[in-house]
Amino acid sequence: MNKLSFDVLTLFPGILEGPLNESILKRAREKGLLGLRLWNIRDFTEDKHQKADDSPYGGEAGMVMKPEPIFRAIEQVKAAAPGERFLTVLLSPQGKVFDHAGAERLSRETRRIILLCGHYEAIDERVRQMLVDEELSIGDYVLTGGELAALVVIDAAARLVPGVLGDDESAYRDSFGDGLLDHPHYTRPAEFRGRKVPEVLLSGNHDAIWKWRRRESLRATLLKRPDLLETAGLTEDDRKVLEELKRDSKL
Ligand code: 4GX
Repeated sequence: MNKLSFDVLTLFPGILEGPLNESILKRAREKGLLGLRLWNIRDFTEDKHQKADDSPYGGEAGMVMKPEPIFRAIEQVKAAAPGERFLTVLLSPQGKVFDHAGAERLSRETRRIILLCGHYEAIDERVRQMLVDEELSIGDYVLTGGELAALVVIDAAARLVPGVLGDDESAYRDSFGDGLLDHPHYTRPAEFRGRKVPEVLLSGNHDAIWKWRRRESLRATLLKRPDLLETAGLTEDDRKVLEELKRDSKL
């Protein structure tokens, strides 16, 4: 069994503790499918004030995370698992934007993944140069720290590890797998405040249900994220349905 494993380095481990100890991530850890260790960078400072940041050389606003505690932390993480290989990832807005393909790649990673979370404005450049293998961003906006980004990366990768989602949950693993948006879903009651569940879903005709869902996925994607259609895996039938949807929407 290839276990997905993260070592998260942060000044605020408390930000991650709650989410990692709930629901599917908690169960994945208990099942031994997901390894997670939190390391507080402050524990690797050596001065009496436990100083992890300092003002920038050259003078500008904000603080910069000092290199020494981060180097010591990463050296200790690596020393604690001799013979293991590591991939060190820095979360930052300068990184490559993390998407479903990125989540799949990390979910198959056999190296232990070190997630380095910066707080404050910046991190000393020598950390990036000497320790970081790759830089990931979860999107084009600025967070107060890398911790929430690390959680997003862990969550999106972990749910793709076989066995992490139960049988009932695993079907929805595919919703982005084919590059299309999800179709609408319904549960009981069959009529709610005058709104009926589409007849086809009650029909028991699985071929018709499959076709309806595919059509609704294509409709949602065309309407909300047409850019995804460029890279989605589309069949000849899909293209015909899309032409129909475009024609109908002009009426
Ligand atoms: N996707 N941030 C990191 C501090 C920082 C700055 C530079 C290292 C280098 C973010 C994002 C994000 C804000 C986390 C700045 N650390 N991280 N932080 N978007 O905005 O991942």
